[in-house]
Amino acid sequence: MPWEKPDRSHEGNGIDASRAAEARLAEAVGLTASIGLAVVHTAILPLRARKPATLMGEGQVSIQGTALTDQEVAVVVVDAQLSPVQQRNLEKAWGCKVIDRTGLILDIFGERARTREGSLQVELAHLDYQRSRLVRSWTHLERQRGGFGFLGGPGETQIEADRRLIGDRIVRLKKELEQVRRTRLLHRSARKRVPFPVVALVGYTNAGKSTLFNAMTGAEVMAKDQLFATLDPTMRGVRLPSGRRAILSDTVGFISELPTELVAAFRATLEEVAEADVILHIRDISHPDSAAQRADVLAVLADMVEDGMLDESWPNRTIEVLNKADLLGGVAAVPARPGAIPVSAVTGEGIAALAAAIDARIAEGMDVADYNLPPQDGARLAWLYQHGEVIERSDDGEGVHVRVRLLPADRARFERPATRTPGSVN
Ligand SMILES: Nc1nc2c(ncn2[C@@H]2O[C@H](COP(=O)(O)OP(=O)(O)O)[C@@H](O)[C@H]2O)c(=O)[nH]1
Ligand SMILES: [Mg+2]
Repeated sequence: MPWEKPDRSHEGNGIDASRAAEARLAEAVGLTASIGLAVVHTAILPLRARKPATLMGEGQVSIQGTALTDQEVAVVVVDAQLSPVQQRNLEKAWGCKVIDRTGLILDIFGERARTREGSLQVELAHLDYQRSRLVRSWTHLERQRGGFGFLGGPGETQIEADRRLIGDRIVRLKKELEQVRRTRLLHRSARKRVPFPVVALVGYTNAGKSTLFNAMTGAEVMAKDQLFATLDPTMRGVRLPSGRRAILSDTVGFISELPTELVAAFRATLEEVAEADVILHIRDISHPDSAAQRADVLAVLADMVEDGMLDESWPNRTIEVLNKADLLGGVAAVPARPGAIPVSAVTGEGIAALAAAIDARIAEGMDVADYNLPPQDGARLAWLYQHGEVIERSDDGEGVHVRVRLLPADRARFERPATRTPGSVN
């Protein structure tokens, strides 16, 4: 997996540069693994110059070729931008499929887009990517023929036609997106699909989101709740220490130096964060760019507020999680930050404290309400037990009096004048 050395001359010394290269390689491996590919070979290739034909030098192409053949590699991910010509030449030289960074990221986003808006954004980015590649190969053909583009030829006509088709599709997609966006702003609260508090994990790729996701649902403090066994694999039901049910949701990781044409698509995959009752911001505190990564995540969330995607109260709903504490010598060795919780997803240390913090945060965001229900209203009482936490209850001849802790949205649902028969609230 060749890697393009970015311009990090400001970092000065070689140790920093190679540490950055290792971190970048680790990220690329994580991204590749996330679409189900098993990574069997990796390499960091310093580039002295970008070769128009193959990006890397001839020697590098042939050395990598030998390693790739030996291990019967089927796909090579080049963590850099490749021109269509470079991609084709490398595929020929190595006898396997080659994808570049943008192609890989588009694949990941495509797999993870859950909402209509997310899918449209990803498709749009995909078409943009294809179109730019057609333009580039067209320029390339033109150059081969001596620059007289207007002379035309069968290949060129085909490319022109493809470009027009893609252009039409892009126009249609943009219109549809506009429509979907308008609807989203109108119906934001109606979109909530799950009846339990949602805890979303956000953070950079490789911060340990998926490991923590698994550790939390495997830990005794947060037993897996079979109620959600049928949801997709990035969502899981848990029971918190209080006994309260919640949904954990793993999100697409942030990616360093995200190509600008992919920013909108990435943000669309973060839409579920907007719906979350608690946002866990997972950080790899052992990463060399940990502080900069934190700032990036916060900046993207703040931007989402600007665009009306996220409620401005998000900082109150966020818990910062300092993961990989084991690499610093354990939870106690992690420099304290107010409100932040050090954990190790690998050893499990700190997870009980995190579960308690999630519980507390959910309770903070809940309303406490008192209701008097007539004796025959068993359905509504059951609904309260299912959706809230009943703190007090007394039964007498007049009915049932309960004090219950509810999410504000559930409280509104419960108190809304019934449009159907009483008891059909759900
Ligand atoms: N040492 C250590 N490694 C961890 C920890 N959590 C995750 N990792 C490793 O970090 C890498 C990325 O983890 P992953 O959960 O896939 O990250 P994600 O991209 O945020 O989902 C994997 O190799 C994990 O084994 C941790 O607490 N300690
Ligand atoms: Mg993950």
